[in-house]
Amino acid sequence: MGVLNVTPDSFSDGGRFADPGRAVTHGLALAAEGADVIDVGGESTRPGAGPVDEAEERRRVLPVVEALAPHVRVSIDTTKASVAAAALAAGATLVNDVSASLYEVAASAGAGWVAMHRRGDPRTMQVAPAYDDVVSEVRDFLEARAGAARAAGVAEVWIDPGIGFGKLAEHNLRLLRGLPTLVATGFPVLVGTSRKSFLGALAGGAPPDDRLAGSLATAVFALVSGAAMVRVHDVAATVQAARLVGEVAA
Ligand code: HH2
Repeated sequence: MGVLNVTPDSFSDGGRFADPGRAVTHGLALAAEGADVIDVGGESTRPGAGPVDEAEERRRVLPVVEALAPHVRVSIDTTKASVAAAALAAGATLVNDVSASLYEVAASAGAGWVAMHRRGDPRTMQVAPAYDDVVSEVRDFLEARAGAARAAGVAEVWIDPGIGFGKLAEHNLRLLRGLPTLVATGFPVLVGTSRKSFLGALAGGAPPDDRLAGSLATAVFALVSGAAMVRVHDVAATVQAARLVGEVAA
């Protein structure tokens, strides 16, 4: 899954693809590099980000979804039901839902749905997150949401531990180590570590553009641990690394 943020303020690529033409060109390039899904988002979820007005979010994402959908599978990264519904009508076939609440929208459109775990919202999520057992708490939450989505008629349900969403570096590492516990639920697992801040912290304070090594290492680690998809900014490098390790492990 290639990340395409049509936003002015995303943490690593904010502003680079705010123009729809540039966004579409970049989405097609990611598809050519080997992304099976392009994840189009119009609202940043980085820690501290403020909410985006519904009409503005639709204005950002819809032309991009419409232009990409004939060429590659498109997911819509949103927490708003109206934006998800409009994007599905424009050709997206997967709702990437960091709020884990929009399965009814996916059900009524016959689309797939990703349930991601998070604590709080972007303004509050990094304020002292605490868990007794982060892996089982995340697993229980996702299993319940995924079960509800199946019962509501969603055929394709993914789960995602939400790396960095209300988690300290220690929680992110535990979740990566605990991926087999999520895989054991039977739902396909999606993991997004790409360029996230815990990778910078573990690499002596590297800025987002200097986190490729950690992004590749954790993406491949997730795939080897049983994840079915990884959400990444650097598609070509990830595909190359994953193919190589796939050959080694075959
Ligand atoms: N991470 C981000 C956004 N959406 N969706 C899923 N399913 N899993 C993730 O880990 C995930 C996600 C945050 O990254 P990014 O899109 O690069 O930044 P921003 O939220 O600032 O736009």
